[in-house]
Amino acid sequence: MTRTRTSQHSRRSLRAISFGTLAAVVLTSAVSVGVAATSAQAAGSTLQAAAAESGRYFGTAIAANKLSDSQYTTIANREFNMVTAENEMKLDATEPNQNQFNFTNGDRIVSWARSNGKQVRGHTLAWHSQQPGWMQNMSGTALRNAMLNHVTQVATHYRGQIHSWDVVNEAFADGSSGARRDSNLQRTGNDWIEAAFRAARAADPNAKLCYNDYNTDNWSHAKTQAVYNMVRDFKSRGVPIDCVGFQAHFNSGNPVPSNYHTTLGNFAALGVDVQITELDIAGSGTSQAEQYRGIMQACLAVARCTGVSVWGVRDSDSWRAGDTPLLFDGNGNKKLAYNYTLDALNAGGNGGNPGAGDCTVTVTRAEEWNDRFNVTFAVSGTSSWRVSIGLQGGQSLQNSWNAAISGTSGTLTATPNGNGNSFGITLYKNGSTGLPSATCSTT
Ligand code: 9MR
Repeated sequence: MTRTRTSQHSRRSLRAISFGTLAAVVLTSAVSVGVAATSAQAAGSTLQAAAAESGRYFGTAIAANKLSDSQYTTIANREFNMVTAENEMKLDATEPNQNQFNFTNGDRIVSWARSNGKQVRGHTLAWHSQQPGWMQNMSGTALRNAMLNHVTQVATHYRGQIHSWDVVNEAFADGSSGARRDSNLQRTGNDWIEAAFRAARAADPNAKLCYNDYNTDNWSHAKTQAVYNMVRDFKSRGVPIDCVGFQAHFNSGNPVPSNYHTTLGNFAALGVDVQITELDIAGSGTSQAEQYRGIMQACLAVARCTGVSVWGVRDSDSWRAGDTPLLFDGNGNKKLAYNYTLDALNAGGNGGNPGAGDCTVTVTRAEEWNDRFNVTFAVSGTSSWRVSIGLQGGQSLQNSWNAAISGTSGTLTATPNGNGNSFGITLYKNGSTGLPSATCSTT
């Protein structure tokens, strides 16, 4: 027991050292002086430093009109290394009249972020909501062209300064339909989303391009499945998409789902990063704090969950202040939810999950037939592993190779059988097409 703890501790120290080295490299490419300095001095004592231990960012939404509030900027500067403009880069803000662009407030946020060594998420290039009046009244080819022009102009203005763009926001309907949301943009043709992504890639080839939505957290919800199917289709046809943003606005009617890590893992397995982009959780005390911890653990359990952003600094800054959904109270004090979040991040890459060790497993969907499909697994970090595989719904095991597998439905366990660190299984779908979840432990 003591030996295990010692070795985990030394691994943690190594991670901290290697982050310092990485930060030094980043410094020479002139991205983030402040991030490097802050993280090296105070690893683990702020949200950004604790997230950086596992190579992740921790961000917040920022409102330009609060940049003169010193309590706000002090907390934001200390705790976060990623910034999202809460409203200032939206369509109504950036193109109030057609072809007349206004970047004043967006630029203020980018300038504050960059001068404090932070990176920026762009939000958002195409959305049915917060459209300027002139756009709301458009349709057809004229609207499609106006939308593409907007994407091109805004992404070009911020080229080279954006870590990730929410290229398209909230394009799917709520409820059980799994359909696209009806909107003037949707009525220009189903390919409007991929057209927006292609225009964004052409304008800023180095920004990661995300699809961003809410109510996509629960793996079994129709909206989650619909977005998953779109991303899978985009990846298979070469539409340029790099990431999926999960807004993560939770309350009692929309609680943190117990299968959150499955959702994040399944999207990541399509070959995209996943980011938690607008996190806030209505509530207070232990219940709220535990939900924040659960979100951190879900992200930490998925290698391609690259960062978390909360949707505001203090409760009083929130779009739904009455729900007290954030990590600092209205006086700027750290809440219990802050402590649980920080502790979960500091618990490291396994998020404190019992049984999870310092190895990772990448899950990839392979050959597919009507009734079954192949899934391949690649383990890294150890050659002594055990992978727990959570099948979906009625799925059952037909075949396997290069690992010893126990179980045929529900949860399978895979261990090495002398054939290295990559193995595969064939699953009968029995009505469930989703990828299984997988967790790696060292043995
Ligand atoms: O927090 C934003 C609030 O200030 C605006 O009034 C509102 C207008 O739609 O948008 C809020 O941010 C939203 C984000 O842009 C997209 N996802 C939902 C967020 C909360 O409504």
